Amino acid sequence: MNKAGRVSGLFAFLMMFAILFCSVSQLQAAEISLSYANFPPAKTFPCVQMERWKQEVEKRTSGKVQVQTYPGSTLLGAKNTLRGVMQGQADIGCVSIAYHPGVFPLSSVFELPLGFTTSTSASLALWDLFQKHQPKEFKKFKVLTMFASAPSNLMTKTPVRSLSDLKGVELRASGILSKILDSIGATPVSMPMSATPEALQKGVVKGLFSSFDVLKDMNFAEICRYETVTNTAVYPFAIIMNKSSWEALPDDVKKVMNDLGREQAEWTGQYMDQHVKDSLAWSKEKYDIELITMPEADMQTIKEKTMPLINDWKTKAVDSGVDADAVLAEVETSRVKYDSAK
Ligand code: DTR
Repeated sequence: MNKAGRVSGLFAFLMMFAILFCSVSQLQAAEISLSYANFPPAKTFPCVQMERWKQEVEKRTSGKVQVQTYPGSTLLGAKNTLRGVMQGQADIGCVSIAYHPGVFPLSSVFELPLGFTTSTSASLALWDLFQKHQPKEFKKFKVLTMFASAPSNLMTKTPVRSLSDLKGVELRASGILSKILDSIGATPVSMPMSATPEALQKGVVKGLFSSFDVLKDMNFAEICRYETVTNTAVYPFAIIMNKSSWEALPDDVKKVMNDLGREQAEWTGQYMDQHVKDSLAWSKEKYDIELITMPEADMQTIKEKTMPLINDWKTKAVDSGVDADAVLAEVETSRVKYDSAK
């Protein structure tokens, strides 16, 4: 063989080696493959946090774990994630607690108007509460992390400048947040976030009660030009994993995921709080939305009218074996601690 032949032979050998090496490392990367289902569109905060979690897990396990993400209800929808993850249709899923009234007697405390001012403080307080109580409402799952949306506000097609403008207006919400709307005179229509664009378009609802991130991420600013600040309750979320999928993981991987629990809650809260600001600025710029402040007297009325919901929650929680007074006191201590740490 001449010199040129030897060089090209060596080159071919090196190429073969590189291809073999790549496919072996790809095989290694696929050693543990997990599916992760999420119901809202990819741009929204539950999916943004999902991609961040995937990246961190893949990095911290040096590629041993690969996470396949399914945003936008492509694997499981909002209402069948619980059952789907339990049955193993997905290894991991994102659950909005408010979409399952009565199923989470303890964690639903976070749907009450408790005065949280940020997603970060609510997310950390929720995670602390879960860690402390390990409530039996999640006994069929491994809970990987929890977080909460930012406080909820009114996004409407026509201006809501006072409580009287709200009378009988059909608004989308979920869970206890629907009851909040009811108690202040609106007509709540309960549905998951993923069903809201169609309901708004068809006029089934004239607006929604949620955090301002969706003005941008769901483009609701286009249809809901009036945003009334009420800073009421947040929506709590849990990221659940199929128990057998969890138990099948090696200890080092379990440790990576356990270590990520609180960090992910905080990361999501911080992302959300910043994103609400970005979303409002974007909506002002693109659609010239109007940000409305409720009169002080109406804010006081909201507080008074929603108070009984706390007692309703207490009654149901106690019936399910939850020490409701202790839980409310713990959440309040956390709220003060995290809200003042801002
Ligand atoms: N407001 C709750 C939670 C929420 C806030 N932003 C998003 C985006 C996508 C899904 C849910 C949420 C809710 O309305 O469901």
